[in-house]
Amino acid sequence: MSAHQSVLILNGPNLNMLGQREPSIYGAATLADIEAACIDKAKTFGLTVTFKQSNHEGVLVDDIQSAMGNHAAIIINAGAYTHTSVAIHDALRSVSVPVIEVHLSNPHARESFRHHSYIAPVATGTICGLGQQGYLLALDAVATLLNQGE
Ligand code: CA2
Repeated sequence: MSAHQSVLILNGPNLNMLGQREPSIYGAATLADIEAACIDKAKTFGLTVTFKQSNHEGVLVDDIQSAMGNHAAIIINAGAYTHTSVAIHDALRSVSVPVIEVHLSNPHARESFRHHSYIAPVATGTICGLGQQGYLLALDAVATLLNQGE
């Protein structure tokens, strides 16, 4: 599968715990459920998905750097690093592919420390508050953006 058909979906810290705790905030779906739904949705656009999760900031930076030449777009839920990571901000601003920021919850309706995102200024767009559907809407956006670029 060539780079122009491949989407990298990155998930940050604690998202491996989805479905096990806090379903009232993050929903009942596990990360594996979301991955399966993303793979199915991507297929309808002729896209493939590489779906990853890490609890480590540097691993996420490495993954973003590795997107260059290997992926046509990045969808990222950086978890709590959204609100803290200049390193992820810097990595994303240096890639030349569309970046869609996703959050399961609506951080703006939560604690004030979640109101600022280091990802938003370097993202093409942000989707939040819609649970796992946000990932699927992000794939819709990626498909549209990639078609526009053809
Ligand atoms: O709403 C989102 O998707 C967040 O990125 C999730 C992060 C949070 O720090 C952001 O403010 C918003 C936290 C992910 C933690 O996920 C858990 C899932 C189940 C149980 C515990 C944590």
